[in-house]
Amino acid sequence: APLTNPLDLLDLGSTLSETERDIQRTVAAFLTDRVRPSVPKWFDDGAFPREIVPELGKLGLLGMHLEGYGCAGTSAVEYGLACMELEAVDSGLRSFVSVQGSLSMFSIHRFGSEEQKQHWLPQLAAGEAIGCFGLTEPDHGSDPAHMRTRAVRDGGDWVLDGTKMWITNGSIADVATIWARTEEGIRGFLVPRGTPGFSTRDIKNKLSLRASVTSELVLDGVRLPDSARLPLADGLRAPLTCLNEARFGILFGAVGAARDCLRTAIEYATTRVQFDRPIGAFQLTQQKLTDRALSVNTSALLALHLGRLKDAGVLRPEQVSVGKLNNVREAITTARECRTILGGSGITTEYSPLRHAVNLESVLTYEGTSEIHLLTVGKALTGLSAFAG
Ligand code: TGC
Ligand code: FAD
Repeated sequence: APLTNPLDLLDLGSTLSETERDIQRTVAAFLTDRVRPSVPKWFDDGAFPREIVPELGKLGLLGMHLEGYGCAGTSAVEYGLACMELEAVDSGLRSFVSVQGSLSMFSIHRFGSEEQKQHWLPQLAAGEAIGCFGLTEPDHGSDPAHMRTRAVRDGGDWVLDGTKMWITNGSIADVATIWARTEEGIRGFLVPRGTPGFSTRDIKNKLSLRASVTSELVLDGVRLPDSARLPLADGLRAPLTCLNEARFGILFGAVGAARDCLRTAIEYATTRVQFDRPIGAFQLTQQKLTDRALSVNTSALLALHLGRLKDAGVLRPEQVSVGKLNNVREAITTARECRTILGGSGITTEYSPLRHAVNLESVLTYEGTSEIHLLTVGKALTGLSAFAG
């Protein structure tokens, strides 16, 4: 019998549980009907579709793998499969969900007080409020240990000064998790929108992740009570623990983007005729499609394997680096190669591969650049750190 789904060459779908398949199908169906048709326009306009946030909340996609406080409490694999479907549509959409659930909500869920959790998590889970996560600064991206933003005690309060850069959801967020240096080390603070001294400015003219908001955050004498500090966050380890969660979603998401490119290229190659034959009949085209299908399927296998490790509670940060490095690097190659199969038709937003390729440039860079993940794996292999001075 022919393969029922050539995009799932290895039949990984058959290894999923009924619940996992149901969640994947439900997310995919919602996105196909409600979101996919509008994506090229959002991308062209450089607009994030804010109006769909409550719908994402209703589907349980926000803080999906967190327990309690209105969150869906799914497994890691289920969360990963949702990310895969989201990024098959657009990396900007998956970014929104990653930042909301794995960075903003996770930072509160893991490091917050009971009061902070009860106040923020239900509204963030429902999509009634939006969160962001400010770690990167203009002068400190890959090296957050040297961040300049500082929080100084003043009586019972804290006063924050500094600038955060490249912050997803920055200007639309109701609450920002801000990481700052204190006398006792790095600490996290929840800064509500409208706090005096806190302002945002959107980064314009992006060639990548256009359907996503990216902002600069300025903290100029922002005064906060101690109850705004995340009480359990102690040192750089805390934000890096949040990053593991978002990086996990990305290593699944990248597979979705790549799979969407491959699907588009196969459809085109089997219908576009040159020299009296479908271009998919040419050996060179089949080589491209086969190489990329191997890559998409082995990336999916890797993601699923890492998801099973995460659900077993044994996933290590360097394994997340293996997944993010491999799957994003592979996805960007797939997007570019699939674009070539589309010829001239591949350069507008009518087809997805070039949009995915330019989005994936951001994905390759954020959440730890490919170089940082490569060096993290290098450290695991050799025991020698390329970062330590
Ligand atoms: P190092 O001395 O190695 O570590 C400091 C402390 O942190 C611990 N640690 C981790 N803990 C949990 N998970 C990890 N992945 C961890 N990596 C390190 C470490 O054990 C240590 O703990 P302790 O208790 O002993 O102090 O730190 P380093 O300064 O040498 O830097 C290491 C390096 C380069 C790997 C790290 O700085 C890094 O990951 N840099 C990349 C920064 C980054 O990824 N930024 C992302 C910003 S957020 C974002 O991009 C959102 S995009 C969102 C979207 O739209 O999807
Ligand atoms: P740099 O750290 O200056 O790196 C520049 C180049 O130098 C890279 O190639 C890098 O790999 C290389 N390099 C640096 N150090 C080393 C080294 N030791 N060895 C070898 N090469 C090295 N951040 C947030 O905090 N929150 C967000 O929500 C967020 N969203 C983002 C959204 C978008 C669209 C983008 C583009 C970025 C976002 N970021 C966010 C920031 C992102 O995490 C940083 O861009 C990333 O960590 C890299 O930092 P940088 O841009 O300062 O580059």
